[in-house]
Amino acid sequence: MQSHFDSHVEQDNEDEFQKSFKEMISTLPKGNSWGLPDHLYQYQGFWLTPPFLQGVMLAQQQFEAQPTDIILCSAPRTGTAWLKSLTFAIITRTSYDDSTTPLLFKMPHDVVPFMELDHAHFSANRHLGIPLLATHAPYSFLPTSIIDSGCKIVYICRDPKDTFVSMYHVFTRYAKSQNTQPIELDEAFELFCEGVSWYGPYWDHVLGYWNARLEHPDKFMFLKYEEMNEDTLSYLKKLAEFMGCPFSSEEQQKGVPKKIVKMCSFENLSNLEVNKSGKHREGQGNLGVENKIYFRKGKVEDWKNYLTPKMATRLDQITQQKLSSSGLSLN
Ligand code: PAP
Repeated sequence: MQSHFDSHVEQDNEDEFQKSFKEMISTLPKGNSWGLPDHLYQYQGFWLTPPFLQGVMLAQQQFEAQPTDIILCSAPRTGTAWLKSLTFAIITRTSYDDSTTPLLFKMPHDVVPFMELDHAHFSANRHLGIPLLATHAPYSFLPTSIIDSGCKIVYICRDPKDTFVSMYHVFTRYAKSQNTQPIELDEAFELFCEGVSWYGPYWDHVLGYWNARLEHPDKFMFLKYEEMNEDTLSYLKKLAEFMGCPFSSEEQQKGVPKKIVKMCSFENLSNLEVNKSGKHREGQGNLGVENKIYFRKGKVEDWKNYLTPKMATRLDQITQQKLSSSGLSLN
């Protein structure tokens, strides 16, 4: 049991951490956070806002991964919520079915903890019965225990054009909800191209995981939003195998995988009451976000409705240049 003395020591350590964090952050390059009040800071090559950077650093100090953990990694707006719902449904399928799953009344971000915020600040929230943890941290920022424990990592990425459009929309919606002036699309586009985006540069984020996967191929699963969208059922089965809980032939005969795909589909999730009217991180200050902000269209190539051909070509050129020697394509 924690003593009064221990909690004082913890508080002192926390205060000390806050102080040195503030000092450290004041020395970092500062960037436009697409019009949001918190600035982005460039730390070891990536742009993050203070609460998220602080969360990563606390997790680096404190998070103890277990070999059985499965870490869901992604840059923002690339399919995290979808991946969370699918992996959660896979892992809990013997406890729940599609009429009882917590996904019916909790949004995907509320069934899988987020390392930067939940572990670092609210570690008690970690539900140890479910070995899933999500993070937007770049690979080079992961706590060493994640690498050393040999736990599994699933990474999802997406065409940078759709990632940008999705990111732009979430920020404008969020800015409106905070009564701040949303940034113009052109300005956000420039920033994204320059790498100044949440957890950006986006390409460096993807490449970090892509290259790391070569070092630990059996521990890594690398997914693309577009491929998942094309054939969700076969990727669901691959995910279950990778996670160590493949679907039995009996489950397949009963249509369990198909039911999970349907349950986790954009159409289904975005129409659930919880995702239309609920709120994520309610009571956690400006981290609170309406669930509906997270669900927009769930489509591939929606960028065609927002980017000019010139913008699309520019992003494609950056992508080709950045990924040129990697063997990876994103568009
Ligand atoms: P986050 O970083 O805010 O958590 P994330 O979940 O990674 O976002 O990605 C959000 C995108 O996934 C949104 O794409 P869009 O803006 O192009 O529409 C969102 O609509 C989409 N999305 C959410 N849930 C699903 C789902 N179940 N199936 C497919 N796409 C989904």
